[in-house]
Amino acid sequence: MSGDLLVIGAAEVVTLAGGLRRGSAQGDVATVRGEASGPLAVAVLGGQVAAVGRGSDVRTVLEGQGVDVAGLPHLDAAGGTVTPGLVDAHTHLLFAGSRESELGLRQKGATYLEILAAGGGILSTVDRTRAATDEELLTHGRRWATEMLSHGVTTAEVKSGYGLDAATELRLLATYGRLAADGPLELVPTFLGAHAVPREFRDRPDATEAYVRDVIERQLPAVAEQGIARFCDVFCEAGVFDADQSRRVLEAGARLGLRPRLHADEIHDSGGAALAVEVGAASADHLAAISDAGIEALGLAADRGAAVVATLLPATTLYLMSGHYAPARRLIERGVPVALGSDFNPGTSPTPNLALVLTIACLQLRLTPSEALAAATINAAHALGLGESHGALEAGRVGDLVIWDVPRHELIPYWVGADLIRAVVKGGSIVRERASTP
Ligand code: IZC
Ligand code: ZN
Repeated sequence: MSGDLLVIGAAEVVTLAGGLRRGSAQGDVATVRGEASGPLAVAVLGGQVAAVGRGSDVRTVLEGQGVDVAGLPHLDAAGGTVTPGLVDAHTHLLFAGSRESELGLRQKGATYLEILAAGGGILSTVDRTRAATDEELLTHGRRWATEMLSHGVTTAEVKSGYGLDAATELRLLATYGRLAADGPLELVPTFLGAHAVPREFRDRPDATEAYVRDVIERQLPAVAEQGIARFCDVFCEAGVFDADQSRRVLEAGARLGLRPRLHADEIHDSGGAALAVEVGAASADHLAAISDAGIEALGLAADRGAAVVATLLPATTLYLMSGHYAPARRLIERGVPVALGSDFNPGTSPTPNLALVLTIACLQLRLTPSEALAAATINAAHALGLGESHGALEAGRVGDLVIWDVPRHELIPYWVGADLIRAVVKGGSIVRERASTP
């Protein structure tokens, strides 16, 4: 049956069983190592994880359920490491064009926000995206979704935000729907109408206010009516949308059934982290400029069981050359659950490679390999509202996994930028497999 698979021959299985990770448990990856017990196995039946552990134990469990083990499709991990499929908690997957010229401008000293204020940045991508056809957007989406999958990502959050008018925002979200229907990458769509103030509003004295009203009164109701987004997001940043404007958009979205998430304290502290707690956001993202009070607000929320996941995006900090990384260690010490995302977008993080982000997280955020892996699996799943069904290899969860050609998970971020992936499995189906062993 499709969705059935028996992975055998693993040296290590990183299960991430046991729910959201925070504090001293951020790096508790609940790993099973095969040294003493022999090769390990993972069984997926009907698209869901059925059993994990020593090969002989997994067979016994399956036989006890009346499963014809010999008849299952087998996949040999050949002494590699099995992890849950990676979950990318923050991407802007759909856009048109590219912005390589901004790298040169920033190398000469221009800042990201200066380029945006001068009508470039996000606005140049909006021009290109509005002019693109649905088929062009779909072709772009397929290319980069396939590339994300090849780096081990089986589920990704995907934002609109390069339309900035009702028609184009709806077109982007509808295109995500078509991409998701194609599979195999699973997509969680977010409406980001409040990404920037578009050109046609900029000449007005009340530009930002007028555009916020457009988002709340025209765009959000249309998005909600079509049921094509799960989350509502805002770029809360100095000179873009302030905390009060962000609150109004997020509350309006929540009233329409879209859960809040937030670009918070990326470049300046704008009170974004506290706002994320106030509105019950699933995730507060970036946080490179978070204040002490912001860390405390996230810590208190986690302590009272209403955690807002801190989704850190260190590839963006690297690409912006700011050198100012999010205080990941302080967040972990304060008990805030940390997730990772690629922030794939044409301006500040043109990388679809979440496995590389694990390495950057170790080098620049000082996460351990285990903490980084938890951040890109179970905690990222929580940041997307999928914390009970995705992000771990536990019986009953989705059968999404990656087989890496290394015998221990610590080697995944160690080999910088290497192609370590033997196979990617989505819902028990092999969706990428290396033709030959290295
Ligand atoms: O296109 O610049 N930060 N949004 C907020 C972005 C970066 C994407 C972009
Ligand atoms: Zn973003």
